Amino acid sequence: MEYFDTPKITYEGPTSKNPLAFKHYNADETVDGKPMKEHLRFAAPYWHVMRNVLSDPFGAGTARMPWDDGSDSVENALKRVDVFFEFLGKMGIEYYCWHDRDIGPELNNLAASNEALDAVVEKLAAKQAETGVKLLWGTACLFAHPRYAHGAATSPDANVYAYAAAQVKKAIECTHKLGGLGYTFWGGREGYGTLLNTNMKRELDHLARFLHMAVDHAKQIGFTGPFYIEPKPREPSTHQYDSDAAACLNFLREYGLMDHFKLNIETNHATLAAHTMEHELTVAANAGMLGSIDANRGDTLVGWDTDQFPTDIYNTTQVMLIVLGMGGFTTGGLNFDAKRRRESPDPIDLVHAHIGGMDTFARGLKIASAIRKDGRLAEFIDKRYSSFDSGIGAKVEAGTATFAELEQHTLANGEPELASGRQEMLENLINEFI
Ligand code: XLS
Ligand code: NI
Ligand code: NI
Repeated sequence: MEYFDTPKITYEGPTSKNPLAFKHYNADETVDGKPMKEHLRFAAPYWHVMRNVLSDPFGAGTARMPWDDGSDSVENALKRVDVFFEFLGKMGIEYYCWHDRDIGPELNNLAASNEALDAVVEKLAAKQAETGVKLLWGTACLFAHPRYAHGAATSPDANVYAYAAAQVKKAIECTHKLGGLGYTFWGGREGYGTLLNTNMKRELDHLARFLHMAVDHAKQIGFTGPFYIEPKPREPSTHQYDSDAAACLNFLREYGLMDHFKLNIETNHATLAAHTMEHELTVAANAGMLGSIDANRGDTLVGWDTDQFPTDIYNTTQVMLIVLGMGGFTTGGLNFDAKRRRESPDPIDLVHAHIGGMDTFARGLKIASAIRKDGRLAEFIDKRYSSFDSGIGAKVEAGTATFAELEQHTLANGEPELASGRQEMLENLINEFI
């Protein structure tokens, strides 16, 4: 039985009018000496593809999932695995991501939930072996169950903290069993609703201890990671401790966790933090900490995490400029942490959505590669800082200049000339390629 009413999606080129074909994503075509699929490393999230019923705060789900009987049975969970792999196969997507509770049901107690999880993991392992699909990362859902209302690793209740630890222990073990390339922490409830009832210092200390215990456990079982932290400023909580890339880096440095973690940057979370995606990626990449990307987008007219599919070529170009600039992904990839709209309930809408995301990134990749080959952009930036290449500027960079010398320099040289940043010219230059 097949549920996605299409043959395997293939590349038909930019002139094709077939909505069920790639116009730009050609998996094996090389860009800068590497196949597109290896540059882009697309992943599909189990939660949005298989479990998102497309409800919103004002109404019930609309998604048509004829394969799903809506129950918490292991049988139903196993059935979803077949459907998910049909989807991955038809899309030519070679990586995926999950939360423990997406793949296995949360049952009455931890032992029962773990047992169900084991059964699904066994099937996922078989499907991965059969298809060559790989797990990009696993994670634990520490935000949906009511027990986590006050947080998980930052809960004021040590019993809740322990439950969360047990869940993460198991999720890391399952990730390892499936040969997962990474493991993500997204702190949905790790923050606060109000500071009136919150001891921020204790909560952050507890969170750091939690992550250190995760590192220790990974070592014990031979999982070599990396761990990712995924920043997001708010929603569901008022303030989340991992609010943006800079806050995460500060936290990881303060608590001695830099060696074991990287960041997983999500477009819609960047914009919720009032940053651009390029800003967040640049902050992470500059610290050598850009691990992976949750590739989606927000809506400028709607103020929440709408998790839409990327369709903006300008944005994917900027993302790929940074990814190419750091030499590409190692363990990470582009996970479409995106869902189709509530008004798009059909299984085939999932196919259209992913075709769009993949084509948009394929164009971003090609355009970014062309901009880099052209070289004018990089050359402009180099020139803009060239006064630091010699003379007093070079002394500053070498750390040998003093305030007294800089004063001398200024007294001798007088007023510096105001140079143009040529923003408009550079914007035109980018549009030449788009
Ligand atoms: C939610 C997050 C979540 C993480 C994984 O906003 O993006 O989906 O990626 O827990
Ligand atoms: Ni995400
Ligand atoms: Ni999100």
